[in-house]
Amino acid sequence: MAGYFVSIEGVEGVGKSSNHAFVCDFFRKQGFDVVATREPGGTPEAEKIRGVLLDASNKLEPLTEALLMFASRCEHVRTVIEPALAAGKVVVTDRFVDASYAYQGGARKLGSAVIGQLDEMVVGVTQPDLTLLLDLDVEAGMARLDKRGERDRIELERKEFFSAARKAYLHRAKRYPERFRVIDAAADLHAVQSSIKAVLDSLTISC
Ligand code: Z5A
Repeated sequence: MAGYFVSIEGVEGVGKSSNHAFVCDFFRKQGFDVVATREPGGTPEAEKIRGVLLDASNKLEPLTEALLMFASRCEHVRTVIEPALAAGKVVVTDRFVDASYAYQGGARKLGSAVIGQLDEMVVGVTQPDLTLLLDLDVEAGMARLDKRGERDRIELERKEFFSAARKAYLHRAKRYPERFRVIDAAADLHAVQSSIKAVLDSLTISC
């Protein structure tokens, strides 16, 4: 496709949201037309599915959770991401399909084969060109969230759950080194953004 696709990943409290804004600003300053988006969500219908997924009063089977993640992703990919890439835009998403491998495949133990089938059906070739994986010790991330207050359904999980998600993320980063860049998210925000900028400065994008 004509555009450029960036995803930002990591477990809780790594600073995805803070750095998502930084990455979008970087591309805008370079003159690119940027679509800033997120998962689960990114379209009005997908945001409704997000509501079901994060509502702490809901109890969901792991496979139901995975199917809802991919249902929301299907809306997002078909109606937002693919048209934007076809129009030559830069798409920057706060989480994408690697989150399903980490959380549903790893932490919920559905395994990567199940997620791989859904990935092929829903995402197919629309994979990110670049994935910034913000990596941080799980306890440090949870401590940052404690300061923020109320937790959603998934944030209520325990340390072992997030450790499994982190492990699955790092496994994917090793498996796909051509698109993953692992950023040390333990430093202060300014230092983390310097590391991200170094990665972005090294890109050659023509769209
Ligand atoms: N999920 C899934 O299971 N499967 C999937 O396929 C997808 C998602 C797509 C919602 O995602 C949940 O969906 C998420 C995974 C699951 N579950 N959980 N738990 P989300 O991305 O919307 O929610 P989140 O992961 O909780 O993200 P967040 O709330 O945006 O947190 P964050 O990414 O860490 O962002 P932050 O708000 O920028 O940072 C957190 C705090 O740390 C904040 O107070 C910052 O000021 C502070 N911060 C940030 N950086 C620093 C540094 N460097 N130093 C110190 N403090 C910092």
